[in-house]
Amino acid sequence: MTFPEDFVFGGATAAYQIEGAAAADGRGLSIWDVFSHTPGRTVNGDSGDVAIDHYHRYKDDVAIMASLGLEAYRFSVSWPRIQPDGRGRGLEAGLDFYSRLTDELLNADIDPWITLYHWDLPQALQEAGGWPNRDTAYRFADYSAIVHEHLGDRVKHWITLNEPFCSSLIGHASGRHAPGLEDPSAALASVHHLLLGHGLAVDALRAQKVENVGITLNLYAVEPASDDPVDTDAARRVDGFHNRLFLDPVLKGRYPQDILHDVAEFGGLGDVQDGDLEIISRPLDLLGVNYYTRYVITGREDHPDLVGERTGQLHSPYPGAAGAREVRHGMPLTDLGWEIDPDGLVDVLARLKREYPAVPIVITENGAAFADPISEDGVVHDADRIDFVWGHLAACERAIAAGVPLTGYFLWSIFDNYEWAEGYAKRFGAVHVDYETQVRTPKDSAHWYSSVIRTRSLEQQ
Ligand code: PNW
Repeated sequence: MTFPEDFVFGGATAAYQIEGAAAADGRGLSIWDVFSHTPGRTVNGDSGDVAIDHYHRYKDDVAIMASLGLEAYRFSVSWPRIQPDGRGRGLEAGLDFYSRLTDELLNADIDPWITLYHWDLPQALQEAGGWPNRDTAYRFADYSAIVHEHLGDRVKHWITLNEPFCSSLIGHASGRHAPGLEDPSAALASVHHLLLGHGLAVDALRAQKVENVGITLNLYAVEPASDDPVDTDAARRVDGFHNRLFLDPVLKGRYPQDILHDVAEFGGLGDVQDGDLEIISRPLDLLGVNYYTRYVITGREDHPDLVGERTGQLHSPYPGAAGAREVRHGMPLTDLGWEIDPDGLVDVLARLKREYPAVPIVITENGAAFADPISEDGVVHDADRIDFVWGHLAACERAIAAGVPLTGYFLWSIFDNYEWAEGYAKRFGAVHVDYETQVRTPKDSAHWYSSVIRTRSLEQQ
């Protein structure tokens, strides 16, 4: 099978993970600057201060992407480069950087896709209450309007939020991401305000005649470890938190009743006002899906195959999901300990087609962390990454054949980068980056992906 002519093959990154230049040109602090500089929060105390210095090397990076034949590039805009304090006029230097990057991409025939929020909230807004404060949603819409005003003439694809699950629940309930809180009520209020911010931003962009706007959610295939009600109920909660709590309001205009019931003891989703869900469920042009793994869930504490505290994936800190645990289901693992399960992607896409109103779907992230040693002669033989991407692209083909309106795939990530709380130890890139010298070296997977794009097929010569 070959991929449809208009299927988009791209690559993705996020501002704080690649840009570095944290103090350049008037950039303000974000919650990730503060979090990563707080002792004990990230592996080795790593921060995005320098990262892969993309802010200064963006021309070289675009040239590498062009040489690989990438059709589209999804990057995020750093809010504190545009509004150092999270409010007021847009800063010229910050807007100019993204404008130059956009032009460079267009000259290289690469379609720019912008994510407006990939987790770097201006610290000043955090000090005013952050996402648990309703006002942050309005600040996000203002910021979104400023960015679109400057780039909307050239950038045609817009994603409001990346993975509101992570910003709300990992940031405010399990505390493994910035701002590092362990406060169930704050986490739940931030879910609602992030989604409200999404809807308000959609309105702001529509007012400027945006053509393609959507949201990116990290979705998982979730299933119970057995038919025992203890397991099925635990799986229902995990599915509720990871999938339905975001899909239902955005695509159906309501929160899932069972989850509202489960979180009532924490004050529900906080201050949900009349009309909010109408704003949150504005029609979209695309749904971005980030897919990494399948969760098999038990409610038993003594299940023999418990995963334990694997990286960032503990479910029990999420309000209403206490007692839900993950079990191994025998698949190979990435370096982050995430089980590799491409069939789970088919399941997620089939479920979207079955249960949610038809909206074009784009895989906005999929990829894997592996150790990726570079050899003396400067090559990286990352056969495991090729297998991973091959398996997931084959899953995309199966979903398309089954009638899922899937229109694109963005590899996470094009470049090795700062993996949040995991620091630089985990490598997701198709292009290796030496963090001492900043030398970029395309891995085997980059060359392989390039030929998939060229031939629009997984049949390799
Ligand atoms: C996504 N977790 O993040 C992000 O969108 C990327 O910025 C990130 O680099 C990529 O996936 C790989 O991790 C996640 O701990 C980070 O559950 C952590 C988790 C989930 C998603």
